[in-house]
Amino acid sequence: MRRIALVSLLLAAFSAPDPSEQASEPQVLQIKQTFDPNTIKVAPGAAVEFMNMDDVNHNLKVVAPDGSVTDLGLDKPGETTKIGFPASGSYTVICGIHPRMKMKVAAQ
Ligand SMILES: [Cu+2]
Repeated sequence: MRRIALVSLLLAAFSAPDPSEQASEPQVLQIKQTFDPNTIKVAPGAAVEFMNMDDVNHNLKVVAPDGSVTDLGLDKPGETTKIGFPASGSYTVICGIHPRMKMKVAAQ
């Protein structure tokens, strides 16, 4: 009886999607001094995780639809920075260290 209860618990854990897991943020890699993916679409208010897979520092900056720039500081190798995109519109994410690193986030 006890074993049956345990098995059904395990099955529930594997089959039922956990709502908190579904809500996990989309991820963008900073890899080989590029953003992967290079464009991403999110719902307004959503956050995106930016993971530094390189062995060099990056410096994430977000250019909002109104042109204002937010500097998120140094993003060291292995670090993940979570960035929220509060309003709908087109955001540009750049790296302050590597000018060719540039991507678009469409919040819509
Ligand atoms: Cu960089």
